[in-house]
Amino acid sequence: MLIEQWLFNKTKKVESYLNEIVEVKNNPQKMLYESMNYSLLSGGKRLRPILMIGAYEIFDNNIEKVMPFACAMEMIHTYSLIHDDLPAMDDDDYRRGRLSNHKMFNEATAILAGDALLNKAFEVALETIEKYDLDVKRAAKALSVIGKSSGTEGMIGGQIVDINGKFNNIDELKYMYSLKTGAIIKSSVVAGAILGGAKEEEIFFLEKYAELLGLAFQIEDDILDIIGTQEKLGKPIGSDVANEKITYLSFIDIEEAKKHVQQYTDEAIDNLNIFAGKGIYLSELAKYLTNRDH
Ligand code: GRG
Repeated sequence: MLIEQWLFNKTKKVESYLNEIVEVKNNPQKMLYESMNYSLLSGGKRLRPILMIGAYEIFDNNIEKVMPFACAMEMIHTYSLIHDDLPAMDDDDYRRGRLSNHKMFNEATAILAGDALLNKAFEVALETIEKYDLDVKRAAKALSVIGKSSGTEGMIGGQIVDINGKFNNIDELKYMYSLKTGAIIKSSVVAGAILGGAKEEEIFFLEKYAELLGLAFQIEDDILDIIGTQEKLGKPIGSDVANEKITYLSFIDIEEAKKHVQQYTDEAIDNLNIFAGKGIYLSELAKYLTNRDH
């Protein structure tokens, strides 16, 4: 199967699962549900859930069991985007090609919708343990990895380091990227592997794959902010320069940065060698993502 077909199938699966689990209750909280759904069901690449499913599939074909965890990760990612767009953070008016959550609703609602999505993520994953009779130890370990990667030693930690914005060299910037962007990319892959029953050594190589992929993905994002298009990115380009943000391109030129993306992608893929043919989709996905001008 071609990567495009595989991606299409997985995206469809994630979309239909998200549609199923998200409710709009006709109660006094209705506006909160609408705000959560507005952002959660607004497209996006669904990269993190797809990575989780891809890692899981190396070990087990019954992907129904990983779906709630994969969708939980998309909820955490969506919450971070809603909060990241707020005036107190990046103050962005557009996300995924339409008004950002606080512009569509209001700031208070956007804050609460983000908070509620974070809670809902753990509710959805925990409910599954009984429903699908999951291995409790694996599920607990996966949730612990997901929780840690979203917190102070992960995405939120990376956000505060970014807000403080003092990067004296490329290594300091890469540290921030490894937390803000990298941590939940890594935990998506690792959680998928844990849930699928991977051994320690297999998790080790998948962790390396995801670390390198996360870095390549973020550098590509920095590049696309200069040479991408609003139509493809779903938000105005040039925002890093306009906001005087330090990015990878503050330290090296664009051609060199493109070489780094290629190098990190190749290294990421090398870590899939132990899985032979079973690593093919994660390998193709890495190539697809880091050549993202499509
Ligand atoms: C506010 C707690 C909190 C955290 C914010 C992830 C994050 C931290 C902010 C998002 C802003 C940003 C540009 C992060 C870099 C990582 C990145 C490229 C995020 C966008 O992810 P995609 O490209 O988005 O997967 P889609 O829309 O496809 O899901």
